[in-house]
Amino acid sequence: MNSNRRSFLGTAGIATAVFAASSLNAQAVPPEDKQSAGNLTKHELPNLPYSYKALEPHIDAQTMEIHYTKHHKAYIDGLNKAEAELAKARGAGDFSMIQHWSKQAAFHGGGHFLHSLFWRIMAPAGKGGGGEPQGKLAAKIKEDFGSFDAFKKQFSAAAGAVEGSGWGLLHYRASDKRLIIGQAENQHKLSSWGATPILGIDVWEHAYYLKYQNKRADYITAWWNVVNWGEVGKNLEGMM
Ligand code: MN3
Repeated sequence: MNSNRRSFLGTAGIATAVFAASSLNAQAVPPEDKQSAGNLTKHELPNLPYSYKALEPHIDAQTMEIHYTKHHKAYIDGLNKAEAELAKARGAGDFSMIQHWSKQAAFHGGGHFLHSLFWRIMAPAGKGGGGEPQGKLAAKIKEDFGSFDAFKKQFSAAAGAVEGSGWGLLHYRASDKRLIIGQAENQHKLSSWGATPILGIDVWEHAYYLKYQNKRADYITAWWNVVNWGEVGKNLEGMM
């Protein structure tokens, strides 16, 4: 990386204050090498809106720190790498590795998107986290699931039953303007086209194993205490 480019990256603005489900911490940058075709996006770790210990006792500080600085960071590095390799392939007209890098881009891109959402839709218990949704979100949940209780039970069951590593997700589906609950395996499989996540719980073991070991259901029960319904409501209202 030459010094001009380093200085460009260092001074470029980062992160919007308000998270929209469709926006990530990213900026377009010119490719570093002449072989690449088209601009690249430099994906970056978003700011964590609270300290590592802020979600205790429900999510412990060590898990938060490792999850954010190691796991999420690795997805960002993986996505940047995959997109750079795809640009190089275009430049060289060599698509012999297209399947590999396309899969890498989907896996790491899914990881970056969902973790960026995950941090944002949590807050310390009693200080923005926990309780029940209010306003339009509360009304929409009642309309689409019958009651908050019925929604919560379906969501917990879906998250608990994810096979292997993955996510429980609440999506807004624009085509019929309703909320649906889904699962994701890994970071991206089982996605439903046209549905955008507004709430999600990471049920990979790395999200809970240090504190809860194999007891995923206990982690899910505790997690409701740190859901930031105000932020979930903003994600919904941004799309309605
Ligand atoms: Mn994770």
